[in-house]
Amino acid sequence: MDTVPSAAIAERFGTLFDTLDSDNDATLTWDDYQRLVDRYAKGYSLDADDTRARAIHAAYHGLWDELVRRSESADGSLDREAFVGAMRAVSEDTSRSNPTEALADAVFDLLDDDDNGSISEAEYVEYAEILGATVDTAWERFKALDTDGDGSISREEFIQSGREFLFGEDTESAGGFVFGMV
Ligand SMILES: [Ca+2]
Ligand SMILES: [Ca+2]
Ligand SMILES: [Ca+2]
Repeated sequence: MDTVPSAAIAERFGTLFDTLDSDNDATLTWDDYQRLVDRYAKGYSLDADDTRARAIHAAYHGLWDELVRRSESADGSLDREAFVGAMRAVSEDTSRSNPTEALADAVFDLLDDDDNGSISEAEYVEYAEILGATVDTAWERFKALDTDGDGSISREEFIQSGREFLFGEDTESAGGFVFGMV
């Protein structure tokens, strides 16, 4: 597979970088991811030892470790270009349990508050608010994610939207939500 990301993929990963770099120092470190994990924990009122809090922390850390390894970063920080390249390399790696898929699973479990195996509109809006999205954006994204239009997001729809964010050609892919993007 081509290891140079297409323009659409590079644009999406670049936007993701800007979103995750919450202290705006133009580098991504674990601290940036930790702030996102903390935001989820706070938003869902989860204790640090809560199963879902631990799962989301572990899933993000798994992804982060692979990004650092792939970018060959010596000091554990990635600039925008290094992040885009490493995200591409990690998402294409099918040789092991893929950390992007593990993350999508953990985020799905986090959203599925009542644990019924699908994400309702209310559950989705709660998540979107935690991420800081407007209600309008949330509705729009929900409709895009609910590809069969049955009024809820199944695990398959969720995982698939994450894959489209990683591999597809749609610059406005709704699947950015899976990775912490509004
Ligand atoms: Ca940063
Ligand atoms: Ca649910
Ligand atoms: Ca659906």
